[in-house]
Amino acid sequence: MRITALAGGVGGARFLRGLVHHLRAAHPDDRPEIIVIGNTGDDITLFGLRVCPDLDTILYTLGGGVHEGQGWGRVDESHHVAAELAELGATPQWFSLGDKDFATHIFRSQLLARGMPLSAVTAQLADRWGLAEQGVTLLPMTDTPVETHVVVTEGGDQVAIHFQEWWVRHQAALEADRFVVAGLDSAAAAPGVLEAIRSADVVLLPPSNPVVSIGIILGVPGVRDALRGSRAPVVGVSPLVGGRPVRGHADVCLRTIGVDTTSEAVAGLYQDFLDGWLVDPDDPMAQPGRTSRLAVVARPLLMSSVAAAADIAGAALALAQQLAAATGEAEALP
Ligand code: FO1
Repeated sequence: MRITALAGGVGGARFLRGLVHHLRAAHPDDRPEIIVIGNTGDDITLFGLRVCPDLDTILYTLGGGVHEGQGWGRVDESHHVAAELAELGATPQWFSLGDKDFATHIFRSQLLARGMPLSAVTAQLADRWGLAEQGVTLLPMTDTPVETHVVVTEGGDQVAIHFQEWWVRHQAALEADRFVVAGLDSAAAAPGVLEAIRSADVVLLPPSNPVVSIGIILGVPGVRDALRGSRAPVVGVSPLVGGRPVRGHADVCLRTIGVDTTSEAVAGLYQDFLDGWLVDPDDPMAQPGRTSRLAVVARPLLMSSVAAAADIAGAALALAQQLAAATGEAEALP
């Protein structure tokens, strides 16, 4: 049985860790395969090194090396290289890179410089973090370099700054006019990405940022069509609890593209392929009497622990199972 998930950074990684835990408990002997299509729009080149924040967050979280409080970067980290770079006056200094994290970027950059595609580099990093033993394959959405930039107004002029500068240096406080994703229109889906969607028995959308994570993956040519054509149920988890993102600035991102910060509006962004939707019990979509083409399930969505994330992942799979049974695709669902 194959589960394919589109995932961004922290929220996506925590959901995926929950999914692995749920499947380990629910199907100890015949664990399904999980293929993760990771967002690379956040990628940035710093000090000559290619940094892939969302891929690394998934690798570190599933591999047990993530700094749990931050949700990104490494646990038990030191920052000697960054401190010396600061002494040298090297910029930027607003993006915190630890010494062990630097090794990831040095290794990735070394292999990319030899001409190895990002998908092959990511497979080597996945080996280092033991993803295969968890039944997980991590694919970048594309091997083509893609970067999300944010058009902001500074001193009356519109300038485009890198997404990370907007997100980290400015904490999304600079009024954004729009997002521009350099390279996306001509990006080719990475090897295995479209096949992972077409052959999936279940497609899951973790509670990642619908605009700058899931939305970017959906912008890779062919991905949206593959989802529309998928025979598998597509079940998503709302990134909003109490009408707000649990972390990060998804509300600012939604406002930037003119979409309300509601679970209903986020589901609307996926409406051409979404079949099921998990929302928090207090969500307006959970209120009785609501009619929706979507199969909506209300349950607590705070991933306050790995067990809580596993329960949410289990509920998403259960909904997929229900939907598959309704359409007669139920033979292999867990
Ligand atoms: N997020 C921050 O808020 N501050 C940082 O200094 C920072 C550094 C960083 C380094 C490596 C990495 O993989 C992620 C990092 N992040 C940082 C998180 C990152 O900006 C976000 O996780 C994603 O790009 C948004 O999904």
